Amino acid sequence: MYQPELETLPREKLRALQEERLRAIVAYVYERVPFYRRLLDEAGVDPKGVRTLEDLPKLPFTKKDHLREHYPFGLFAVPRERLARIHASSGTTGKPTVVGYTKNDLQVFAEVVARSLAAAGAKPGMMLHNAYGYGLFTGGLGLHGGAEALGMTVVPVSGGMTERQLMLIQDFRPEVISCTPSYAQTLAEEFRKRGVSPEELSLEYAVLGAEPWTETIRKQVDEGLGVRSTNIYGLSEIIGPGVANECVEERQGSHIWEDHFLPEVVDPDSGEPLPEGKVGVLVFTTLTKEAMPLLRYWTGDLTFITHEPCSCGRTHVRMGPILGRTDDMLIIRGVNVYPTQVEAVLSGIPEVEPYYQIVVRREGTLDEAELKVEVSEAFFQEIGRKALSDEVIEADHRLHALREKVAHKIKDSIGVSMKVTLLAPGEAPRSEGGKLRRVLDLRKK
Ligand code: ADP
Ligand code: K
Ligand code: ZN
Repeated sequence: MYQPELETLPREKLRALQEERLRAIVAYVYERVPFYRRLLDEAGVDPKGVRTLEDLPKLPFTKKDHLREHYPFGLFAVPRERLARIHASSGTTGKPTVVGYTKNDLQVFAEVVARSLAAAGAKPGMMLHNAYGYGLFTGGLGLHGGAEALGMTVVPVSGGMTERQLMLIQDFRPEVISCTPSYAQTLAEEFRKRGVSPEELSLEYAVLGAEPWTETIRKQVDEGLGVRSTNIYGLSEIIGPGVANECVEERQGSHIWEDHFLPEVVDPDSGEPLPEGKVGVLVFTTLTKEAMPLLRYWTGDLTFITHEPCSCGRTHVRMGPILGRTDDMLIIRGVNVYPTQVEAVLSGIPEVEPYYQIVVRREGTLDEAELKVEVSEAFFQEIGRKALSDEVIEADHRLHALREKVAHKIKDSIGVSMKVTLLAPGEAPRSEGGKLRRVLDLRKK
């Protein structure tokens, strides 16, 4: 562990620390951020009335739109001169979300990422191949600072230029890699194509995040790169990657570094706090941020949390995998569908691979969903085909049957009919370095 004393703090001490920090941060934002003064005043909340964790629900939520409305620097609690760094998240529409850090915030950022890396199996002296994008995106520099704090040797490769990544991994022999799970899939696949076996690779651990992934991808990456991979979670608004990380021992949920980030799970519709274990929207209050502290920030990410003790000895609460972002949720003919649900169904069908894309169109007044999915290499060879087209599929009963099977399983478990298109190995989109968009929603104009 990077900070064993803090990471194993007994629950009652952790709670006392959180409450002390909560009181301080509420007073701090009320004093310094006009937006929060207004928000609390309008909600009729007396900042002094927020004393314990039970008082948390009294506070209004902060939403992404609030950040957009105060673009670029309107939510900062310190003068611009005190900012040591600025990051921004891509944002699919319009202006990006801008976040800032004081020197102290950057130190906290490095600490929580160092904790995350250590939880993932990394040790001082190991080498990190950091294939997260550098730049305004928090991934690259975030992992970088944490690895340096832990005492690793960092290779700041950034994303993309896959050929060069493969070479550097073989030549430099790093023990740890960080990137998106979809890019780890790409790297594993490219090594396999070149006949480089996982045993030849020096990699032992992979720290993967920035997009939802499932156990199917974990298995593929673990086997393909010869690693034990763990999940890293975070978002720029709260700090960046390193809000939470799985421990490599258990890999059963990610420990949230809750002496800095206070989590809640709330009902997506009513905003009411949900009981432990129930899936809802993850909400965070930053407890130590100076430049841009946020109260009850609505992440839009769906998961659950559990206080069940973990064998690794860390006392910090664990969150489950992210089921999806509320923004990623597709409503197809009234049914809510998350890409991860589709992926889970695909994982139960040996003849297909977890390389897929969901395309949604509107035909007249009806939503039409098409699931494009790759058949496995083994199946492709077995049927002796060179390419797949509609004619080939119609003519070959084995392909025809597979298509029906996929469609049935999707319908059975998700409740939505999808037109299934089978793709030959290698035909579905791959990550070329960053996050992979698995959904193409053509309904939005
Ligand atoms: P952008 O909005 O440009 O993607 P961020 O890096 O702030 O910028 O993205 C944060 C979001 O990425 C999170 O709110 C979440 O939806 C997603 N995310 C980050 N880490 C994970 C993870 N480990 N699993 C699933 N989703 C993740
Ligand atoms: K991210
Ligand atoms: Zn643990």
